[in-house]
Amino acid sequence: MFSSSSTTRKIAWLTGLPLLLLLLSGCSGYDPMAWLRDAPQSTFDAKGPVAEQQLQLFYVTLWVTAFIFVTVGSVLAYATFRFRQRPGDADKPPPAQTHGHPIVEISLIAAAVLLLVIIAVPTVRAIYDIYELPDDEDMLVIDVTAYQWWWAFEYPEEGVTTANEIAIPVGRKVKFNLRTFDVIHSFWVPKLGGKIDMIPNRDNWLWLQADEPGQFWGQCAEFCGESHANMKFRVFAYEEDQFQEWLEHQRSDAVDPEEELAVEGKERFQGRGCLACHTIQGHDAMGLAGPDLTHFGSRVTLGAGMVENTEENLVRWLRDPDGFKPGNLMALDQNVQNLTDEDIAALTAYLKSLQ
Ligand code: HEC
Ligand SMILES: [Cu+2]
Repeated sequence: MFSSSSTTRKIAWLTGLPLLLLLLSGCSGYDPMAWLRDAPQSTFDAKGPVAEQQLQLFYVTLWVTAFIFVTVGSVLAYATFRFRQRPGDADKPPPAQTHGHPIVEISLIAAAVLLLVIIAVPTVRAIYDIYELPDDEDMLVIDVTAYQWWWAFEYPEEGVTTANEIAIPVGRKVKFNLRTFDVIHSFWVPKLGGKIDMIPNRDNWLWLQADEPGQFWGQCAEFCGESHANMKFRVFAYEEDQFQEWLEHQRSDAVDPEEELAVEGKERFQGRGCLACHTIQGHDAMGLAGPDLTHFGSRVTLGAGMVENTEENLVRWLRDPDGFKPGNLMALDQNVQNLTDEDIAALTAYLKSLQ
């Protein structure tokens, strides 16, 4: 029988133990979700209204589906135990068969509809909230173009062009105009919200807002080739005055190098043809195939958010771009392939000086 005390005890343990652990963890202050939130690309740590709404929607869906899972699972488990075959059952005639039960069927349909409505209401509301451009005079506009495998950013009204790292003001809405130069990419800043695809020949946009200062990771979220996973970026949310300072600095021309090695690097940047693909504002370099390097030395990351922007990493990057970031289009260039150690030392000093 189902109610035999040993089976009951086993079931009680199986369901009770995890529940007990959960309760204990609640009392001890131990937070079992912390590891989920601490990851830099965690959506469980919403830092702006769009991400918050998307997270709440996720929870609604999670609880409704968890409820369905537990209910259906329990009924199934009960039926499996209660009506299992026992010794000697094989000789008995099968139990009486029934067909249809209008009340059960109608209630199941009604319950399913109700659960879907519970999910649908916040879903539809979120779609309207996120895809309706907020009527906000203060809104900042940033044009984003995705390339394999990096990001170009332009602030049309502020006259700023940069790559792979941007700043936004805390508490202000930001509209991102999203385009791609080549294949389909997708724009996503997990802690602020998203994501939305960047599709060739189609303009998409998205608005986001950061509620507190911080450094937020961005990531291409649509497979776009070899280095898709390495196609990241950084968003720095600053208070308004710090943000204005950042804009001012970004607008300025590149500083002229003073150190001897860096001066030589500036010459080699021209001589080795780096200027064909990179812009360095004020230094006669206006290439567009690669990231703007005007203030590259002040960036914290290298290779589109891939690694820390250290001298060591920069040397590795110039020595073997393709080994460093597989598929890297800069590696196709003859001049880049033939850089000598002297070239690399001088170029590194120059790039670092571009504060
Ligand atoms: C054929 C065009 C091309 C040439 C020539 C070229 N690059 Fe690049 N460069 C790129 C592209 C494209 C990227 C972005 C690669 C990526 O992140 O996927 C890049 C990235 C970089 C970066 C990293 C930028 C960042 O924000 O992370 C540095 C630094 C750099 N190049 C320096 C150089 C130097 C120095 C030379 C000359 C020796 C050079 N490049 C020549 C196309 C080029
Ligand atoms: Cu991509």
